[in-house]
Amino acid sequence: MSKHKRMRSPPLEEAKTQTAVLVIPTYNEAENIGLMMDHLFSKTFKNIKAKKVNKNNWQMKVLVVDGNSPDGTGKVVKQKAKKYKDIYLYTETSKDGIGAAYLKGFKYAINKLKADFVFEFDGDFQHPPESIPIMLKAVEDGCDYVIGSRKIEGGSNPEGWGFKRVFFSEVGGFTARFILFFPFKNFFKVTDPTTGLKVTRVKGFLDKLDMDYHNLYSKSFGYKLELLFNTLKLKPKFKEIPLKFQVRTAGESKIQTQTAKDIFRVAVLLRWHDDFTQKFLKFGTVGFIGYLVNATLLSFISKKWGIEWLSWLLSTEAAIISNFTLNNLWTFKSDEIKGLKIIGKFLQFNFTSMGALLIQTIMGTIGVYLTSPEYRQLLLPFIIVFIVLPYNWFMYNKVIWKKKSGK
Ligand SMILES: Nc1nc2c(ncn2[C@@H]2O[C@H](COP(=O)(O)OP(=O)(O)OP(=O)(O)O)[C@@H](O)[C@H]2O)c(=O)[nH]1
Ligand SMILES: [Mg+2]
Repeated sequence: MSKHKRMRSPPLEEAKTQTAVLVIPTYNEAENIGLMMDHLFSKTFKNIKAKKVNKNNWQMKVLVVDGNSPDGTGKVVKQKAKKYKDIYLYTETSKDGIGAAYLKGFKYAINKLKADFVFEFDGDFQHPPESIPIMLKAVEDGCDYVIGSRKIEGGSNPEGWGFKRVFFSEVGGFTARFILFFPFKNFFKVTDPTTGLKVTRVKGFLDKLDMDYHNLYSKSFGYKLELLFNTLKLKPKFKEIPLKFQVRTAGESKIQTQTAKDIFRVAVLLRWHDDFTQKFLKFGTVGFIGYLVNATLLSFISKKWGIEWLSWLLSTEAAIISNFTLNNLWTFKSDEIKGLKIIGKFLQFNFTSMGALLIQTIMGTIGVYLTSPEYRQLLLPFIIVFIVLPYNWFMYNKVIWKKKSGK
């Protein structure tokens, strides 16, 4: 018998079958939408099926959400739906804004079309259909969220855009990025927050978002920031791919003059109402109240009893009690410590507060030693803001009011 072992070929990686739905909102796009359907079905989707770039079996569907366009966009879509079976039309009763149109479409794509992935895609040829297989490739490589960016290498704004449009796109985009994400890592990772080309995984991401468009801060252009911000909060594996944004060749622009204001308003609202911001503001307020308690009692007790060390000890402890109580009942209400546990946690809080005191004493002493005593008052706020505050924030979140796992 032959001693040769039978050569085993490596197991073939099974090609997954998944459904991707392109949601395309339209308002008066009769001139574009028919051409777009032809392009998608006769070129783009064929290439995806041919697996030139992709490896999965992608079931591609197109859902047009039409704002009841008077120019007959809906009719064109219906005609094309006779030719290509994977076209769906959702006709809105009125033009409710692009944000509302997208959410209606997403809901439909998830519930009715059983989408695994949903694209945000414009039907006016400004988003090149050639980006679709590239985005699906990123998905195949494990991404949950893929974003087309005009601001990374290989991406660009249309050459035909005038100074004003470029200015608004650049300054508006950067301002939105700054307001939404500074100084955290997404500030550096998300280069084009107002882009409209994206694909999102449904399971664990799109199905976790509120799909009721009435709850959007903006039903028009600003929705883009809201979807982006809320999706990123779900911590997707995401990637930007270059987007060469094309100039509009047919149909009229629906970009409104108030878009810049809308974007700014939505960015501020999102950041302000974010849990993290709210917690941090409460933490700051509680810290300030603690300082007032400390200072007031220090002066009061020292005047009354004239014992220096006792005034410092009692006033500092009073500030610690105030900080612990207010943070527990207000800042970290969602992780409130109750019952007998309070005693142990309060002792731990005293301990970490002593840590802050120690850090401040050491840094202050070193600081004065390296500079001169006249800088003492200047050093104090610096030490508080850059060292004590981050230290306390860290200790409160990771030690005292540490989130229970699974929360
Ligand atoms: N259903 C629906 N579609 C809309 C609405 N507003 C815009 N759209 C469509 O959404 C797509 C993107 O719109 P916008 O990015 O706001 O504006 P635009 O007309 O593409 O602007 P340009 O970049 O100048 O071409 C366009 O193809 C529009 O037809 C709306 O209120 N309802
Ligand atoms: Mg457009």
